[in-house]
Amino acid sequence: MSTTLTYFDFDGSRGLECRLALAVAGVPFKDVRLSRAQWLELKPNTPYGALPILEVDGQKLAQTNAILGYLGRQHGLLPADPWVAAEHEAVMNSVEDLRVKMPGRPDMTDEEKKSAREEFSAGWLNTWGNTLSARIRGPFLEGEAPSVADVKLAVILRAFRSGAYDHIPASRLDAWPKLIALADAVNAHPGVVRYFASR
Ligand SMILES: N[C@@H](CCC(=O)N[C@@H](CS)C(=O)NCC(=O)O)C(=O)O
Repeated sequence: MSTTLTYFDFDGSRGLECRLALAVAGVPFKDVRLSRAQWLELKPNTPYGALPILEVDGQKLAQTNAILGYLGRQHGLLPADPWVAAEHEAVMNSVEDLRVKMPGRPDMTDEEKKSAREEFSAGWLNTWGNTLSARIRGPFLEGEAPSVADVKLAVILRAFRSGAYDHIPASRLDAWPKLIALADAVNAHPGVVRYFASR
């Protein structure tokens, strides 16, 4: 089986989620990293005009959560119970919500962005953290078995912890120790450790 993951040359966001899911699954894959110019050339011929794209034996799949769902079902990284698996997919969709709802339109002044992000952090983000934290059995969502939703959470936590969202402190998610412990457990997974060591 030949597997390729195409994304930008950047260790974060949706591309990293898919790369780490493949790493946790133990699937060898070609890690294609495009420059901006290469992307603009490829974009018109891609399924939804966006990355990442997973290619398995010549078939292409776009949309991150569909890719993660496929990898989860194919490699035992989603719970066997369909209801519980759907709950994990809800978690993954909530991470996409977080990305989309994060204030920061290009036309905002820095003051407006600061105020909108502070309000978001105290409101929507606070509810999100409480909801997720209550759902985590520990260390992973479902206990000892990691899922693609755990991987996705670890990647968004990595973004927060690196200070990627200005005006939201990098320590913001430390308010939820179960979320931090989940991310630490994903980062300590042998597949993830091997992936970063090989970079
Ligand atoms: N809903 C899509 C969104 C994909 C998306 O927006 N990807 C960004 C990178 S994270 C992208 O391709 N941006 C370049 C572009 O849209 O031209 C998904 O979840 O995969």
